[in-house]
Amino acid sequence: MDSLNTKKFYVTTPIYYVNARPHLGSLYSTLLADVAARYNRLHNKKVFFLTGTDEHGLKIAQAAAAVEKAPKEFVDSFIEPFKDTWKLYNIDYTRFIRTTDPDHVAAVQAWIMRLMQQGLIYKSHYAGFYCTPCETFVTEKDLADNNILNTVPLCPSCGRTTEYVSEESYFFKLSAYQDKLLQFYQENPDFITPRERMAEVVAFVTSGLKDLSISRTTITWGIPFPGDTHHVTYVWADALNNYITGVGYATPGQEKEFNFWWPADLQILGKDIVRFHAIYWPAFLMASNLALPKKLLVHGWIKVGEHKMSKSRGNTVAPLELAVTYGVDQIRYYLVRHLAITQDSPFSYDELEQRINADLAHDLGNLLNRMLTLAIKNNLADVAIPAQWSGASQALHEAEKNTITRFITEMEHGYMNRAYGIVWEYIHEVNKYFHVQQPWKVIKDDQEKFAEIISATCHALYGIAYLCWPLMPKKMEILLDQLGIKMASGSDIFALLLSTPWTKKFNLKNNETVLFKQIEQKKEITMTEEIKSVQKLSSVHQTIGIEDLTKIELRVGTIENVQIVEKSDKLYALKVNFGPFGIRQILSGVRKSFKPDELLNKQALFVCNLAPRMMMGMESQGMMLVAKEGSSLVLMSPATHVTNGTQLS
Ligand code: ME8
Repeated sequence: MDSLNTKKFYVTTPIYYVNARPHLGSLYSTLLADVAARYNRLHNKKVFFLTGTDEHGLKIAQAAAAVEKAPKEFVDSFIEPFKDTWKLYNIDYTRFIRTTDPDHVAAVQAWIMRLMQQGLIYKSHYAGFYCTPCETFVTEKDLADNNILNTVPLCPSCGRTTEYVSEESYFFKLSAYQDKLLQFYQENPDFITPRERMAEVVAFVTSGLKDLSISRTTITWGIPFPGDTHHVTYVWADALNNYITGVGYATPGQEKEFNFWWPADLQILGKDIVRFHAIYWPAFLMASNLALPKKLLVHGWIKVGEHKMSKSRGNTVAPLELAVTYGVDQIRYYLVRHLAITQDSPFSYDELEQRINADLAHDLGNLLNRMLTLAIKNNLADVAIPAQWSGASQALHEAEKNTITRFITEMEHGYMNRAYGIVWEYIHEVNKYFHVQQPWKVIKDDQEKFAEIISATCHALYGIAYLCWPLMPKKMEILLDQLGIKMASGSDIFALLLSTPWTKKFNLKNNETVLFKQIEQKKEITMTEEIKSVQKLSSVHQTIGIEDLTKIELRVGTIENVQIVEKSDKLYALKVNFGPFGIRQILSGVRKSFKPDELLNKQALFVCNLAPRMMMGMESQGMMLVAKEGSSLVLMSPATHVTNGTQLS
């Protein structure tokens, strides 16, 4: 984060599209921001933590239309699920910005006007391809890279079909910033963590930047373009600006506030949106004469099997159920400590359970419990400062300081997973100390020495509690409470830990709380009460209720590719286009009834929220519906052509 010398810390997350509830991927970015914010609060900095939702654009408009809702009503319905999830996970944000917030809308319009006055935005005509799921214009370079100059290209980012667009548009003079951007990257090699991501960005900019279309005429769900009612603002020109409008940019009376917080110290995002944040966003800021963010932290994807966890693939894991089953801080720990920032990581229940048992219940929880039980059993609830520290205890203190220094270095660079790896090395050392010192034997003939070992262990746990507080705030508050300590505030805790001797008194509590419980038996994801009650109903009656029916997501899609699955004599692998919900691979055992060209380019009905299944080594992301008449199958197609992705109701 490279911000040790400033007294404020401004951190942002991407603002999430509100076409579904938050999933583990959105939670991951938000958690990283929360850990960074809390870590900086411990440095006694003023912190602004901005998160929120991205509510405009074609993708949202289409998703709203598919469920026959007005866009605003549709986006409103997702705000509480987002806020509730963040609350459940103790995400301590300062502002939850919505791109439909009036101050944001006004500030984006003011921004456009300013750039127009400077001649940096002009009107012209756009003709090319557009990817709605990514809300991105496909560049000529993308087409050339993919060798797809003659057909309708797939999006270079998500691989889905793009659409040809030809419309009047306002353009931002992105091309004018090519050299300035390259110079900036050169002068600021640590602008992006991890550094390797910088190479992709530099290569893209070096290959040439074209001016960027920043308005659309074919949709209405967006911020009205100032002075031209036929246009709405392109969703990324709207969304990226949230990072400045969220702290008062172009809002009368907020100048001081804005000048205090901007530039952002850390902007967190997934690798899917690096081009927008590392190229367009800095260029927008340069055009506005504003400083650039100090660092972008670009993390990899959480995967399920081979695929990115995503709303459109329907392979998401719900944060709510995970928290109920495993505990909030356990999930916070697993995501931040065990997923590497630098790469894609699979999500695995087995690994999650192993980490909870080994790292949390065994390494940390047991250490605390053993020390507490032993001390209290031997009437040592009030732990005084020892007259002298043994060599082993001094070494433990030195190791703590070394840990804190290395921890800070990793945190400042944004490598939070590594920082907590270092903390766990120290926890292992404390365990070793406790084991080697054998306080349970020492108590038999040396009370003073016993008290010294307990005090050293308490001091070590005290330091660990602060190091881990950004990651597991609630559990660490319990740990401190069991040591009889109140959370300190008003000073830089890490500086204090590094500069002061071990002179704390502890007042141990004999409460029965087990900090982290072992998972004895493999857990089953807890079902919500809603699901349970529905199940009860359906086991009593043979009929199903409307609530069961609405759980099945049936949609229309066009079969765009039919491929024979070699290892099977029944299966086809279909590529099905669901419009705004993307292209999915669906395996279907209909080979005996249909030749490929009887399916190709046909519309059919599909179950879209079936959990992904592996068949013959391939993933099926849904199910095609057919009618069975005797031994033959009949394709279920709509009577007339309907928009791909349309839901059956
Ligand atoms: O792109 N693994 O919104 P979005 C890790 N509105 N992180 C993931 C993830 C996964 N499987 N899936 C999503 C948008 N994310 C735009 C952003 S910002 C001005 C506008 C995280 O809802 C990751 O941070 O598609 C990714 O960049 C972000 O969610 C995309 O969220």
